[in-house]
Amino acid sequence: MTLNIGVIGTGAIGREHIRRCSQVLQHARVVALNDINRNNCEQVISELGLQAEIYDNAHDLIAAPEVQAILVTSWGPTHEEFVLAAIKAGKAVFCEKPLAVTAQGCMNIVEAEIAAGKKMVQVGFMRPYDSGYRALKAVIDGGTLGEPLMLHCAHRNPAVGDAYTTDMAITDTLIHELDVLRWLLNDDYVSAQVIYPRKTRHASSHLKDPQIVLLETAKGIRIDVEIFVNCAYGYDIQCEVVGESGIARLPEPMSVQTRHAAQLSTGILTDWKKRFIAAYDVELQDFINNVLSGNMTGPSAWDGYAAAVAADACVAAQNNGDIVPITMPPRPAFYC
Ligand code: INS
Repeated sequence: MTLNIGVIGTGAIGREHIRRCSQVLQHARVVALNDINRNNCEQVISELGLQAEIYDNAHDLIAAPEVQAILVTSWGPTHEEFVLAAIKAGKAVFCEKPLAVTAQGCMNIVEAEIAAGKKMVQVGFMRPYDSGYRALKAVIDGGTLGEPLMLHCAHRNPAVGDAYTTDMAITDTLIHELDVLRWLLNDDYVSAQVIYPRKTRHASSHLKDPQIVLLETAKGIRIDVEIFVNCAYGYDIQCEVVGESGIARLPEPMSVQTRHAAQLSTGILTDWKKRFIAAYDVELQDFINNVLSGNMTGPSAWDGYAAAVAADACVAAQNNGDIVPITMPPRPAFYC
């Protein structure tokens, strides 16, 4: 069985997913493309040798009879509209983060999916598919460390462009921790606070970098996340879980150790796409398999909503310096 996929948005991550679906993954074929710039579609088709139709209008692509499932990898503010249209057309949809740019937008999607009566949405949160995070979760769930009490995390990018703004430290960067830590701890957040340490001279004048986000969960776990997007030395994701009787750390990505010229060294990655390349493969294969088997199990619209609610509180905390409460309505039975 092969799933015919239509892709909306052929920018960086869109191209990566098209390459994956056409060259790496099984049971999928990209049959339709849409982008605000038609040339981008033509380029992708010729680069990857695809047999795909170009649609100038995303809604025509969603409605096209040959398209069975949709990948939304366009600009964030367009996601809600296209995901809602896919649900209306009864087609499964994989949407890159963010599911919508506001919590209300995510809630609109949750409500539409519940009204449609079947799960159709998977959000592109790939970290729960990373083998390192899975191994860490297995250790926590195994119980040998006792209950988790504290998490010390870091999310460091080597550098960001001038267009990266202070709130993007939350909506673009921390959003991954907001998703994966809920999953890791099987918990929800109840409050957030943001602290600004001394600023690095590598950050542009308008950007506050680094930042420390302090989160508290319903079970009382305290989490600190350092976000440092001009750390200069590499792409580095850290997560240390302090439990009642021991500590567990996210494994480092595999890297050959060398001894040379009186130095013992291992490399550090610099590109986030490479750091999670395997996780991206597994998440999309999971989407394809789940659509074909009719049982969606990946990060849901509810997970997209939960991350958006927490992100809104973190952005408020950035602006007012307060400890901001995070209030989630009870999880609907549909998502249990
Ligand atoms: C990227 C991406 C990366 C994250 C970056 C963000 O869009 O989501 O995983 O580390 O900070 O800008």
